[in-house]
Amino acid sequence: MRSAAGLALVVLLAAGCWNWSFPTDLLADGPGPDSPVADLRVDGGQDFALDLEPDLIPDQAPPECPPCTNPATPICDKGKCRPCDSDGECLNGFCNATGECPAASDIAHVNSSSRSCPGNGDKATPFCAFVDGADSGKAHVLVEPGNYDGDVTLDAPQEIHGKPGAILKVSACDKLLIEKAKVTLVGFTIEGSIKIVSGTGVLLRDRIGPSACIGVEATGELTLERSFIFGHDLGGVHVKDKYSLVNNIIAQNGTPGGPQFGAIKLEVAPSGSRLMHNTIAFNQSKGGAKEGAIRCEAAAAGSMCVNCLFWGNTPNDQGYPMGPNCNPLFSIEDYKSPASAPSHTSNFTVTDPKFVSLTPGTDPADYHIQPTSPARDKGNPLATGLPADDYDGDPRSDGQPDIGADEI
Ligand SMILES: [Ca+2]
Ligand SMILES: [Ca+2]
Repeated sequence: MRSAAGLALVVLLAAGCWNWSFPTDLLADGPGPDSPVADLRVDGGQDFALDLEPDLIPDQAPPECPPCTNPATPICDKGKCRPCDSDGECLNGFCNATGECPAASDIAHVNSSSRSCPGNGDKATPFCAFVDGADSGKAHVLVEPGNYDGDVTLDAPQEIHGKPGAILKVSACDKLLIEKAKVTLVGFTIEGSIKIVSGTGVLLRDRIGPSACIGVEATGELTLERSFIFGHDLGGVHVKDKYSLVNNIIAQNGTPGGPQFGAIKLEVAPSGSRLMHNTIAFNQSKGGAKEGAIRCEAAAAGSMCVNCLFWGNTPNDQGYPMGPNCNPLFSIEDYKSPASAPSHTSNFTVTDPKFVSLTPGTDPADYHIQPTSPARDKGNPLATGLPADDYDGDPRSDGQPDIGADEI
């Protein structure tokens, strides 16, 4: 039904009297179906488009977009179509890693609290089990908060998002596997460890640990970004293929009598690999020539840890032997032993990196840095492939990257 408010607005518009300060009673009443204002709509589900007659568009209107029909740039923002950057921007609650908003029909839903178990994956009748989402054949899976059995082999190309509070419980080593396909896991708490057997694992904004295993072991390609890897007895991250390890906090992994590495073991270093802006703290390995932080068995450009913050790793930070390409650059190092550190002219040592809250050996410790941290603004701004944001998603836009995973 056409409302009085709608009619009044038509009169206002026709008379060229548009004003953004509507009387509140007009706004509350809302437009009628035939009103031009009824065309203020969600276009394609993702962007807002003013669909008024051109001569009725007021000068004060915010910049419009052309219809954002390109799937790669679905969001209208200040007159330009751009990729989405968070699930909340997409009508279906899913923004994938390439910035697209998938259609509802391409998303399987999982909710452990559903009353319609086992469910069929629709939004109204979600699957109850994580494995059913993984086996759904859908390219995207959206997992609601709750506890899920994480003993699952992921072997179909998929991007799986966990909402805050979505927890995968993994019972033992080698129980959560990625095989044969590219699988992206975003936003999960993984209580246990994960192994990429083949294919490609993309782990973004995940919290992984603790476990009696290697936290993330990758025979296939690994992208690990903005994640917290902690409390794994056999070491934090072991890569055997191409890798991108950026903006991670890797802490409290390894044991004195256990593995040959604490935080990271690089067994190969294919070109194109990236290792930068990681905070690597309080990891440990067994003594001798073993590595508390990084054990580097192969040397290539990507195996340099650029703008990394090493702190409190034992028995030493980097370990030996290390090829020259494995040496950190523009990083903070904390040499406890051996007494004679190798010469890395662009690195420096500090007496205290000033983490926000630190009780070593406990969880959670907060490895963000304080504003007074010596890591602030000390990274190399000219390094190739620097990330645009940090562990939290904060932009690294001041031209002086802070060393480690956190940008103030
Ligand atoms: Ca900075
Ligand atoms: Ca930050």
